[in-house]
Amino acid sequence: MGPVPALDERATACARRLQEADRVLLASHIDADGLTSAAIASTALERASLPHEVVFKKQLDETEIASIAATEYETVLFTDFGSGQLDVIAEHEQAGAFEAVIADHHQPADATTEYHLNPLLEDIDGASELSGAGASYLLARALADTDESTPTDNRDLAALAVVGAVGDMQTVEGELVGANEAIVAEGAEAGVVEEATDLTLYGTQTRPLPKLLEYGNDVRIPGISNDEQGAVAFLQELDVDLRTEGTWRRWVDLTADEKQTVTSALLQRALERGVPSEKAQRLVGTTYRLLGESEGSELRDASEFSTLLNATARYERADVGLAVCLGDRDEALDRARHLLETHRRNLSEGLETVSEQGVEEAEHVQYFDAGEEIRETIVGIVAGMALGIDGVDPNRPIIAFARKNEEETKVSARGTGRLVGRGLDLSAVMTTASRAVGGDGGGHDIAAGATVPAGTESEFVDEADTLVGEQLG
Ligand SMILES: [Mn+2]
Repeated sequence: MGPVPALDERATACARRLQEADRVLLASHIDADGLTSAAIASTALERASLPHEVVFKKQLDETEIASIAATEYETVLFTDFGSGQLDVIAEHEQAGAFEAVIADHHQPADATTEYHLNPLLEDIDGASELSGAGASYLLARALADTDESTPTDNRDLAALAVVGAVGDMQTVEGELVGANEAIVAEGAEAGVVEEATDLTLYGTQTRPLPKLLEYGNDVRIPGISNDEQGAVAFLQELDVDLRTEGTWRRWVDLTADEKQTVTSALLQRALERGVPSEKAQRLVGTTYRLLGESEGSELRDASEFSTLLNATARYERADVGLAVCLGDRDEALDRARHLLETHRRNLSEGLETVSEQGVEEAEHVQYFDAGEEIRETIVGIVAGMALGIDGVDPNRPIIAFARKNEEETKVSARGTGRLVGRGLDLSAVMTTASRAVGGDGGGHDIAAGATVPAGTESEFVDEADTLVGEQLG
């Protein structure tokens, strides 16, 4: 039995179907959740002695599904996508191109298939209770259960499932809940995952203490956040050794007492400087550690691990991310670290570009055209970060354009929680405005994207401006 009984039957059916295959094509999404999904599924297939090949797709559209159908594979395992494209997949199945096994957590399209493992089919929330990696984990557990020759029960793979869920931003008030929590419990039993209450700042494993405080969190503490000297001064006032042999210590290097001292002082400082208490409390929360990784490695912390994976995905090096998930701690890990550094540099250069060139104002939105100055794959993140800088109105949605290729422009839009509270739905804005100019788009209320024909940018701004005006009334 797996950790999520409601999905046992589906997981078992999928596992049995895979065991009938001579070989399997495993297709997965390129992001932290998709990479961990593929690593979990690939390891489980390997342990069940099922030959397979792994391919990654940025998005699973008709063309990509057709290219999968054109391969010799008769069994295709889709992880972290597939449900939403069920209509197209079902057509290929009916034509006899392949049979699909799907482990996904996205909204299923209006069609059915026999081997379909998806939390939404059993009234389990696919956004906050089970990720693609979680669904793949249930499949891996079922594969071990239904195959007596598999030497383990695959519970060790819970560590990657936790990284996938955290990377998919499934936490609710900082914690994994529901089916995700059941997977954490199995990982803890297997000795690969540890849940702990700790500082929630990003970089507890790897950053020197002042950097940790300076850059760590969405909770801004005046005089410490984005203030190097302030962060150093704050630490120096505490009775804690901040260096060993001349180098800054990291959070993981502190003793439990020292951690307590810094945490209390940090909370106190936040409150003194006017951070609302419910916000200050977010500085401490649940963190997930991977006990199989060494202390001080970013892979030890689920959040840092997923950030590293996202960096490999963003620069289309899914091969590197997968290799790290599968245990490569040499070349692939170095490569992944390098990609993350490059990513951070690109973000800060992108932000500088926006800050130099400024934004233009429409009536209800603000926008900038990055042209080729900012990569289309990161322009959305840069737009979101820009909402906090000088010269950019933090209370107005921001739209960013970046050149995709000769014919197409990528559009990204970002809002704030407050704007969404007032009625902003950027998903609707991006869909409607992009279609009006001959493109297409979608996303979430707070962050959305689109692709439009080159040259239609100003027409797009007019359309989006009107729509946002209507939403914010
Ligand atoms: Mn996912």
